[in-house]
Amino acid sequence: MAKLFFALPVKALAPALIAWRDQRPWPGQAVPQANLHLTLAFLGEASDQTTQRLIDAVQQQHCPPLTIKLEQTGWFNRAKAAWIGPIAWPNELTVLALALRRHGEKLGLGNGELGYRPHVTLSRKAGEAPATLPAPDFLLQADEFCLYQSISAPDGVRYEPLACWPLRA
Ligand code: 3AM
Repeated sequence: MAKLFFALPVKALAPALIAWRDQRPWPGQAVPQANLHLTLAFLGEASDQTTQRLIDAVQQQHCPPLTIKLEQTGWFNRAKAAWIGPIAWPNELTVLALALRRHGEKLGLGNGELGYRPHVTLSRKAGEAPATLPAPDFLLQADEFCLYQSISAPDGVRYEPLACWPLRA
């Protein structure tokens, strides 16, 4: 079994995001640089067989490269996650996220969540929202998306990509 989710890697931008977060008061427990990502769809626990079927199904998924401007802070009260995200984003991002969620649902995966709000979680266990901050204007240039496995270890969680697909025009 593996705990799965689809996300856009934010590797090139991660050091700047971390530096920016760490330069200001920010609530909660900092997410380490290596764990930063922009979630597309949470799938949850899947068997090896279901994971393989998911990977096979996603081969046909098409999406162009995406440019996403991260310029707004936010907070999910229930999840206690403090994040940075876009104010507006390309429609193709929502289409991709919902299509990936649908691929999971067809295999009995997902948590029945509705809606999609792109964000990069910068801290967890945040008891309050981060201050509303001037637009830092980080440009996420996404040219691939990945299926990640979430692995819990005594020293924290880490995310391992199981497969990645290019975003192509
Ligand atoms: O980094 P974010 O917050 O976007 O919050 C978890 C994280 O996304 C989310 O999946 C990503 C990798 O762990 N996640 C974990 N459990 C979840 C659940 N039960 C969940 N999202 C929705 N429902």
